[in-house]
Amino acid sequence: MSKAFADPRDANYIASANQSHAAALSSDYVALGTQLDRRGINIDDVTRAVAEFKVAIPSWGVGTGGTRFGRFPGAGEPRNVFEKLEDCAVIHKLTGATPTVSLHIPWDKTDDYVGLREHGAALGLGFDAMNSNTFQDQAGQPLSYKYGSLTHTDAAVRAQAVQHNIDCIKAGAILGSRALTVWIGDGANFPGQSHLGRAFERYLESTAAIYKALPADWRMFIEHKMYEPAFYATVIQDWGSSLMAAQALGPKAFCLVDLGHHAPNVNIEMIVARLVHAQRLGGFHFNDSKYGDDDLDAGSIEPFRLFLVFNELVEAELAKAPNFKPAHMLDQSHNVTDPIESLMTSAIELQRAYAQALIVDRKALHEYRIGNDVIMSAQTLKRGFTTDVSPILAQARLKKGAAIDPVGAYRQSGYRAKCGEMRPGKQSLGGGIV
Ligand code: RM4
Ligand code: MN
Ligand code: MN
Repeated sequence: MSKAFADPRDANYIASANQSHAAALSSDYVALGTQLDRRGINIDDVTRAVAEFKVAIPSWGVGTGGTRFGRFPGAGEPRNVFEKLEDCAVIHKLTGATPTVSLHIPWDKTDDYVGLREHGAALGLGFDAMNSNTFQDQAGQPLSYKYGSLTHTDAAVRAQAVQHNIDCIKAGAILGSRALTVWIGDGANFPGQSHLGRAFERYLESTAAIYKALPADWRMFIEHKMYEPAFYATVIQDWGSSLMAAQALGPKAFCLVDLGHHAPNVNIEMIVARLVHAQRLGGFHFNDSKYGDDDLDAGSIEPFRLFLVFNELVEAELAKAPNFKPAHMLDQSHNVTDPIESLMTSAIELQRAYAQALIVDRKALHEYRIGNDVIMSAQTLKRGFTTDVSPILAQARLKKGAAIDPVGAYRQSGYRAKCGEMRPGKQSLGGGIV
């Protein structure tokens, strides 16, 4: 017999799940409000700003990920993009923070983009940046990307990769997307394998052809990654390369910062500040990592680093930095958790970092900096980080009709078990990223 199931996307279900938490939240919120009031901060202003914060769900994140050593499939994984949207809707209804989905083509390819857009709309979802995949070969593809795509030595392979990106733009235009994210795995495994300078020149030439196909109101995000799959040299390996490319391409090209794509210990918030200055910060792929991965849940390893990134974003927001409209996207791979739980938690961790950055006493910080009071500058900044803003986040969700306790409400609904019954059969046991 199947277990009890309640649709976690149903407003009445969420309201009833909230009942047992409402009294505690209300008293925690009042207590935090009193504390912030003493610091001259109106808690409701912060709650309103947090409620406005949005982050896109990567369609590839709702399936169970894997490493090259193996993959352990989860129950009821979505089998196609339509089912992926169903799961994304659960995340959005319970957190109120994820109204859009970022697709990856051809993983999410369909011959019915109009139907997909309608399916999204019916679930309350829109479409964020399109992602092109030229780092894998697909069945029936004429030419191989084994030795590269947009930077391949063979012009015909480059043309095929350019065309794929243009196809992604066309699909995105039907869906209502307004951006294309280009990440390529091109590079070399051996010194000598590739001419480092010419590979970059080929990149610029190929991306210029893609850039030309962008509709007027679209942006192109260039995503760098230090290594993997190329282990010796990657063509777009750092923000210097992505910035040079963006500047060469034109005003619609921006740099995308994936938090997991840097050398260990790199000061990412510094990169963010520089890209804001250059007016080329396009957006983020949020995740976390300890060593060399780009897969762990945002804020799970280094929440202080995440806070420092948001601190730069808040600075830029307050300074009304020109051309500052960063896209927020998650990009994670969930190997050992339920992807829905990880994605909900990650979206909330971003809001947490944002709220912590918002409550920093900026005026005091400025004065301490100017006066070179190092200890007080550091303490003023850190005070935002050490404040438990959870009641603000929960209150923002409650106000939007989302769940006070998203993971609890999700577990209680029995959604995953229900998916296990309704979606038999996607049991690929190989390795790979998704
Ligand atoms: C890459 C990069 C891209 C993502 C793929 C799946 O490492 O982060 O953004 O599309 O992984
Ligand atoms: Mn990424
Ligand atoms: Mn990545």
